Amino acid sequence: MKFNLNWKHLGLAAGLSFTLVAAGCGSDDEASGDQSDSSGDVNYSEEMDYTITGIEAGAGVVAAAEDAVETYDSLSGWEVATSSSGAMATELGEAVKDEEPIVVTGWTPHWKFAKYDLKYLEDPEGSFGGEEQIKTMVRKGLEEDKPNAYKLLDQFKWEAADMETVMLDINEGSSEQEAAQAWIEDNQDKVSEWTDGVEDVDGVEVELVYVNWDSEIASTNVVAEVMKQKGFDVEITPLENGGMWEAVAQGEVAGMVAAWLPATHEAQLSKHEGEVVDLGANLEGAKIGLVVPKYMEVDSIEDLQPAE
Ligand code: PBE
Repeated sequence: MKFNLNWKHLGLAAGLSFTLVAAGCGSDDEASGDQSDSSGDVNYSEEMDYTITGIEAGAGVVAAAEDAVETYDSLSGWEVATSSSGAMATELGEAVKDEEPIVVTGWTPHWKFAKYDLKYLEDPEGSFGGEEQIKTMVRKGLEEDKPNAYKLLDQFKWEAADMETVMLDINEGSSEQEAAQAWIEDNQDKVSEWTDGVEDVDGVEVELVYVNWDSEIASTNVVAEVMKQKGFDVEITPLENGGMWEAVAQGEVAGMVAAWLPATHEAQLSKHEGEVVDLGANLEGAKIGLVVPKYMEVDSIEDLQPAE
């Protein structure tokens, strides 16, 4: 049975509390059989209270999920609950522990895919866009005022696997700064490309803004640590998404490495088009979407069920 394989695969068979399962089942096999109901009778959607577990209200993926609720008949009457990325991750972890259904607003790169068996729900209507890039945006005038900071930010580019290494390290208990420093030490070849031609400076002040998303905590801390090693006096400031874009557009800060495009932050970019300087992608192959644990027998957003 498919479900039994999943139990083993997740390594959860022992010591798990079967909260959703009727009492009195004779064995784990029966229990998991009851729970999964391969005839498709299980209404995951009702169990989830027709709620998508979202993150911060200003995040692009939350806006995309709200768009999906408007677009898909299968999500009619659903709600996108907003909270924070940390709260979403906690709820996801608890659901997986109890093998309960959950739909979260998810993104890649993210450590959750290394830690849990998860999948994106197919999105035939394209509410979540396609492949995304993470881009670096700086304020106008930075190139003239602080050419070495500009050059370093312009040359910053890494891969999903790099970002995931830092994220996992933080998830497993390292401080943000320690994880950034450890990655830098192990990846001097990449770092030396970012700093190529960048002169050492003596305390030039640079402020970077970001949002407390795990991916952006990783990238921003790594860039900040590299800049510190070149002699910059770096401050990193977490804001909400709209405030992050605004701060760069108003020229209040040097920049940010957290612009998800073309879809996720489309609204923010079009609001500030011409007010920010686009330094191009620092990471390719990012993605957003609705994410569920693999033990849920749904593959597409269209497999969910509308609220009655
Ligand atoms: N995220 C992570 C952000 C961009 C980076 C996908 C949560 C968002 O949805 O705006």
